[in-house]
Amino acid sequence: MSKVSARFIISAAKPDEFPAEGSPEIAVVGRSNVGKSSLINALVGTAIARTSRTPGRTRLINWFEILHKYPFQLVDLPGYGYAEVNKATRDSWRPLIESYLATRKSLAGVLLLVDIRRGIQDEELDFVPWLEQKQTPFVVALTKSDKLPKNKRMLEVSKVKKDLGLRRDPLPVSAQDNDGIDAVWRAVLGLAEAKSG
Ligand SMILES: Nc1nc2c(ncn2[C@@H]2O[C@H](COP(=O)(O)OP(=O)(O)O)[C@@H](O)[C@H]2O)c(=O)[nH]1
Ligand SMILES: [Mg+2]
Repeated sequence: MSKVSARFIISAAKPDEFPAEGSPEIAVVGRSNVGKSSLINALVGTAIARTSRTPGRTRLINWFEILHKYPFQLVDLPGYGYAEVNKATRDSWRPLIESYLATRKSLAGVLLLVDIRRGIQDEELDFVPWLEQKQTPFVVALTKSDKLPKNKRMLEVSKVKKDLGLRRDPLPVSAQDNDGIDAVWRAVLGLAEAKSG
């Protein structure tokens, strides 16, 4: 896939720092360390989002503008539910994530990431019905697919599809070797264009 024109817009640590609502936003959501920032970088073909080996580092929401036929924004949310971050810190992030997802009118959809080796946990089981109830379109991608041999990936795809009660297969993807990036990009464009269109 060719490089996409993208630029960092702003970070917010609290709701009153959110930028004015504009073009459609696709929120990238998932546990800390699942590969949100790496996937954003792989999708746009440039290292615009900061990645980290140390889980639980990002406490901010970051907006990236994508210049496309239908301009839209990718929004890198802080990771939820990381066990090694103490409970007080985790609880302090929750309102930020929830207020963004619950109130943002320009939210066009959610790209929900699940580590292909870990499968779904309570947070995803809670989150998917919440999105469905709000009628927020979402796509599920299984990250770090390079860490599983090809013959094991489809088993995880079926398992996550069944566990979350999805109609479509989740998309296995690797930000490391770019496998599956095109399919995730098309799914993201689909969410953005549905809102623009
Ligand atoms: N093998 C592999 N490692 C990945 C992949 N995506 C992310 N990582 C690694 O996982 C760690 C966390 O990635 P990051 O994008 O910062 O996760 P975030 O906390 O969800 O934003 C980093 O060490 C990345 O290099 C991938 O597709 N394959
Ligand atoms: Mg990150």
